[in-house]
Amino acid sequence: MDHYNRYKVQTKDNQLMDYEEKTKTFDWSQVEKSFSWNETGKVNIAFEAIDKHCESNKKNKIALMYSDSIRKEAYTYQALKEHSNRMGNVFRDIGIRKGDRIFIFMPRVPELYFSFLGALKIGAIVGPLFEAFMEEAVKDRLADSEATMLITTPELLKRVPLHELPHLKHILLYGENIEVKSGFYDLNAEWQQASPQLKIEWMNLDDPMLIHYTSGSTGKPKGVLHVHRAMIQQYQTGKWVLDLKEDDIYWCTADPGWVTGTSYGIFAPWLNGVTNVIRGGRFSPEDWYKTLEKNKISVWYSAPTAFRMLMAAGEQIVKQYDLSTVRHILSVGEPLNPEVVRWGLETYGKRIHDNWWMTETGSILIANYPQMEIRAGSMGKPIPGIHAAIIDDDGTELPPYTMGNLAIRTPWPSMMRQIWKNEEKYKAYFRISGWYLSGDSAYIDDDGYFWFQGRLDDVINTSGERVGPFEVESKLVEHPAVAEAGVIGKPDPIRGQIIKAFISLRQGYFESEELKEEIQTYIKHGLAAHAVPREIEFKDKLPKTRSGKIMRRVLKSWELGLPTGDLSTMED
Ligand code: 6R9
Repeated sequence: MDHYNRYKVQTKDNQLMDYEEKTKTFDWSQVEKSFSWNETGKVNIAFEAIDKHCESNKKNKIALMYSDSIRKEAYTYQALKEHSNRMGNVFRDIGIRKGDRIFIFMPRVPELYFSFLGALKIGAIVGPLFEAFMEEAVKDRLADSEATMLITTPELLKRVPLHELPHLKHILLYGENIEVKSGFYDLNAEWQQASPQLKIEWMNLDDPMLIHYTSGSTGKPKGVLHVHRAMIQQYQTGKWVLDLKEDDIYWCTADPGWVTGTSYGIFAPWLNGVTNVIRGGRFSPEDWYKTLEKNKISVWYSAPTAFRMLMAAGEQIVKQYDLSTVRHILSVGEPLNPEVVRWGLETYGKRIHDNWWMTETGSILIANYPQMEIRAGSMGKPIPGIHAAIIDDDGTELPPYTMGNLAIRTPWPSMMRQIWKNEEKYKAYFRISGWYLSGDSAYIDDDGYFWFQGRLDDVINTSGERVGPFEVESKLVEHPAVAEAGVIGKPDPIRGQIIKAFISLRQGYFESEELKEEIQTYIKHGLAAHAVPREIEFKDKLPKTRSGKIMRRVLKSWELGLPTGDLSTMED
């Protein structure tokens, strides 16, 4: 195990949250008092995120700063309130009612956010889709959720098999020179002439608001349903974990097609009333550093895959930008390799704070807090109000350093409330009474830090040794030639499984037998003999999800010549 790799960095923050104390005394009802619905019980998350701030001195504060290669715009809280009201009126006039599903399949432009908020305001359930989805993925999601309205562009509409989607009645097209025929609308023309005053649909805390489809290991994607109550935890983790303060300029790099792009790209920043930066277009190190510099970003939330790419681009380029406004950096989605944390500290002069959660959990549950000592490679500790544990198959909590199922005591405010039309799948998460089973394997150290090992089905058993693929991957990326690595167990008649590594090389390195051997020796000395990948295969690119997760199950099925299962979330 890689404990020796951890290093300690002491707190420098003045607003120390006394973790131990809070963990003992905190309960979620304390947060409810921060919201206006505390008395009426009727609520709308979009109102709390936007409109509420317009009743205070935040009316003219910038809520959204947007840029892509063509547009550069800023919207105040008041402007966001009015634009989302207009969208709400458009949708309601077309006939959308509380509980109907509106899907959004469009590039990351301001109008996406206006319509997202507008849909919530009239009580609809929003389904955000990645712009890069192809026909099959789009069809599965619209059909399963029986969506009645879709907001998209003429270009993307080509990927929507309308004749196979009988429930889909209204298409709102975003773009220029939109041709309007029956059932089709010109989104821009409609919203710009709609009234900026809207009668908000007041909801119950447990009424649904959002559906995110997430892939299981096989079969069709599941529709994870979230309710308005989630705001309690999105708001509070915005304070505790993102460390959001009044004057922050915040950037979450995630697309709303991924839960990080909604919980932390929309809800947490706006519930906390900060300035939220949205950037359209693709990843490039230059553009990203420019975005940080130009917008004077102070809090930056991204993912390991992006940090690894920035690391591969080198420290030279970082020196060309003034990143001095950046105060706090966070990462989620995959294990954050210790090497990346060390590199970040050297290069940005900042620690990158890993945190753990899932589409199903709705918001952050385990985190390296801004104020706490970071252990590189650990996901951190559970936030107050969350009881996380490593349990065995009977629900018994396991002692430190024992690998098992990462589980959470139910419930918590942002917990999913349904797998759309699939009671059975939903129940499977809760099959051990009182617990939510994440399907991740992990262990806890003596001080209560959680260490990720892999998905449960990813754990490798080689000659009787259990090896978490992440440990090996993390060691691999410490080697100067390795840009990224994916590690799987491959059946072996003698050892049960052997470890096989798929590796993409950094620029300037080329595959050879010598390099393979050098990497194997590196693992042997750096980790353990039993952790050495007996097979190494070099690849230009590793299969990843759009949120940047290395898809080990795809590597496995390639290796074994098996069907790859659902690939709708895979990058092009
Ligand atoms: C927010 C998000 C959830 C799965 C989760 C785990 C992996 C997320 C992680 C992490 C190690 C972290 N994961 N954060 N693994 N360290 N800090 O990513 O949601 O797309 O549903 O994925 O991602 O395997 O179970 P989602």
